[in-house]
Amino acid sequence: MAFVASPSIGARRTGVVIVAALAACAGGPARAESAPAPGGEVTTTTLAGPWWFRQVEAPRSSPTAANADWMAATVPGCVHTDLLANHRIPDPFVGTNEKDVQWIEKADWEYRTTLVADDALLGRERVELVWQGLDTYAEVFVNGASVMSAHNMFRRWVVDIKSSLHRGDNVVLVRFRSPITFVKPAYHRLGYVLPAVNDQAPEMLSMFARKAPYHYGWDWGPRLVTSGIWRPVLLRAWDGARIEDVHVRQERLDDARAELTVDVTVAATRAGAGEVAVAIDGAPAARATAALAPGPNHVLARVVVERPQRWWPNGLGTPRLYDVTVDLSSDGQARGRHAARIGLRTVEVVNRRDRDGKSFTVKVNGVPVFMKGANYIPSDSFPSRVTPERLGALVQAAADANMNMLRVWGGGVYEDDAFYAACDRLGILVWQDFMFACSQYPGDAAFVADVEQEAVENVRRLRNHPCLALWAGNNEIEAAWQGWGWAFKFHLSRAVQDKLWADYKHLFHHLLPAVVAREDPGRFYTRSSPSANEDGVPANKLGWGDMHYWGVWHGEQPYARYADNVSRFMSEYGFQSFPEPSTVARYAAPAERRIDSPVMQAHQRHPRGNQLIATYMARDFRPPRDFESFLYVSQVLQATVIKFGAEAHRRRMPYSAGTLYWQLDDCWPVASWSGIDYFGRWKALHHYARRFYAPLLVSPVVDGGSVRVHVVSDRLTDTRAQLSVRLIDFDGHERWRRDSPITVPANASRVQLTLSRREALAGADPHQVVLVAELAQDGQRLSRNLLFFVKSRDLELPDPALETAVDPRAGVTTVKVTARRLARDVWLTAEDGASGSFTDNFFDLLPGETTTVGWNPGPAGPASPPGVRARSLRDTY
Ligand code: BMA
Repeated sequence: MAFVASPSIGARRTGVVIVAALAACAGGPARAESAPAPGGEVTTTTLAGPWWFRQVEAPRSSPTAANADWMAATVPGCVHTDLLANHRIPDPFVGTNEKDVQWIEKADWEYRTTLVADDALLGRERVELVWQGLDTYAEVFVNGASVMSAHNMFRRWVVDIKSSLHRGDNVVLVRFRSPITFVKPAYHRLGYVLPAVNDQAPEMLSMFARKAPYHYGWDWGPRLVTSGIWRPVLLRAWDGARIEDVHVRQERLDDARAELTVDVTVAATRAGAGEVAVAIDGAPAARATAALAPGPNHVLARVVVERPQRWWPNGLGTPRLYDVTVDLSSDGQARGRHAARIGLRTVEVVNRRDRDGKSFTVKVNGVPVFMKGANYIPSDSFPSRVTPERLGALVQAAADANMNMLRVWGGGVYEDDAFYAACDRLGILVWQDFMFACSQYPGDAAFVADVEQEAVENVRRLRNHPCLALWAGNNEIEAAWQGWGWAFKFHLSRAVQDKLWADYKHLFHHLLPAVVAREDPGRFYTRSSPSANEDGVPANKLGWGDMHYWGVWHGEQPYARYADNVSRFMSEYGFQSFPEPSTVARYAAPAERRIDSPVMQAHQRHPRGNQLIATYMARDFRPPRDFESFLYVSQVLQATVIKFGAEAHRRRMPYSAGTLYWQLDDCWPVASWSGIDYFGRWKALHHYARRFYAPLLVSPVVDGGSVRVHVVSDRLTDTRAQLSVRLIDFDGHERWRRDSPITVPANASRVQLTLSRREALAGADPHQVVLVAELAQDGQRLSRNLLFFVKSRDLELPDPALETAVDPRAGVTTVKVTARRLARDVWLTAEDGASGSFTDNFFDLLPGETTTVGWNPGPAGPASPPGVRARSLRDTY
């Protein structure tokens, strides 16, 4: 990094230097005579309470009459979690309790707190309440007078309450109307039905409300239509001017320099002289002045970073971040600071016609990067209780599994800032859907204007994050409209169909891309996921852009079909499993622990879910001997299926440029497509993902009469490695072996060895042997993969004679696991149900092999597990 002196600022510690600073002013002509500068810096405090809540007009005779009394509330929070904390409802995540709390969605609720105003506060020019999240239909009263109403969970609402305040105690009250009854008139007025196929109520109403779609139920989620103040409320007091927003635009980036425009939106109450000072990593970088006019103003500063260090996705380098701070002053008075963290990198999505259809390739810093990841859903039905730590742990788990992209799916929420900050820090690119999924939406002017404002606010909130790769209009609506038979199913007349498609096109082909082009220029927008982004080409067409391939699972096709259905970018494919026994124990009493019990069925939201798991399991695995074994085999099955798909996608790079399986996480404890359960426990899939997403992957497959050993590399330089392929029996006798030094080309997939199936088996009984492919560098294993020649249920697996030894030395407990004979999918659990986890699990051990795994006690577990139980596939039938 260079040190460059600048005449105005002098030498500095970082390589940041002003090349030019310029200022512009928008928002009307500045008046020459500026008032003296009273007041001071903007002050922002959280309105943390105490808060109280109650049901509005709970019928006195009803069982919920007591809810009409004020009860303690948590803000941010929601009605369900507050009722739970006050012991007014049972935990909806346990048993079938969800059913008993459905009345909540039809009630109205109010929240109140007291705001103490002193002379200092009342002396400020503006005193505002900033609601960062109101879910959803809310009216705000200050001292009994209505000051504001809100109707979109995804927007931020600001109201100046200065004129409503008096010295001393002031009552702030928020009244929430039921999101169900509020939209009923619109529903009845419409005269036709709008489809929302995951809405779990007989009347589909979810699309009328700009509220998280998954609250209304999904095929992995409960129906818990809550209300509340779901993000923090701020009390903001200011005079003269304050920073409304900072947009850091990267104008140019090469190895020598990065040129940035820091576009500062300044809100001013009156004309004056404004000055912004920009610092990068604490070192002064630019100053700009502007005449401010009442209203919004833009002050632009140009910053150059010499010899920039790039932000790289996970696995390719350091995701270097730069701290940008902007200080505003007006008329010589400091007016506050705004901080942003940026990364210097280019991201483009090459979505171009070619001879195979249309590509969908993400390039970072000019290099095509194969995207490996999963789809992210909100990690709780009540997003207000998800802490930054929980979000950070989930993103960390994604990074630990060698992922470099998460798709924030359109049926949830625009996530919390902490989520994107973690992605920035860990090199995880974000595919960001706008929050529309599997539904048709109203097209009236008020709805459209509201959506536009929602889009503007969320684009502005997220656009500085280096993790942000692209925007997508919605989840699956284009594909649904074309192929899910909605017109027939919902009796939509030709005229209604035409109107709905026109409304659709207005939102997703015109409005949202226009918002992205204006507010986040240069960032890729795709109309829907999946979409070919072409009129006249079906949304979900193999070879054309991104694809959701559900022939496996929904279509009941054998999972080997993944190999014949490789798209340019697989943005969804998935397979369900059950969570582990300790998670099931959190919602099902012992007597309920069978898959057809009412509780287990309530925690499976896909209509054919349990049946599909059983069907696929019977195809490949022997019948599990008991309930625990069934849960375990369901996870091994899921991991096996997704591994097969993900490896098929990786083997076809660069034709195929990404694979995101459905789904990373859960919003409650349930049987689902997730790889990590609600409590953060890794299923077999997530352990497998760490291996099938490794930067270097050896992937052997049987392809007709041949066995091909592929090696895939995501590295940007060639790798010299040792490939070893051998056939062994389950006692460890080697039938043959080939070792070869190879050069693995950078960022490519190659077949490194081809044999006929006959040659590979070398006369051995296919029920009793396994092909072991290994890639190593300097004696260090990079990847290992086993290939069997028959289905799991047909293998003649011996008792592996697993042994474990717990070593609690040096504060970090490790466990040695040894297998005398081949052990498949070794499953380690702590005795006595102790909480904690193992650094590896669901791994295979070759005959005679020992491995050492770490014990991670987590926040609540013992430093060492009281004992470790090791099982493998052989122990489950
Ligand atoms: C996908 C998603 C979700 C759904 C999942 C499983 O298509 O977009 O709508 O949960 O399938 O069915």
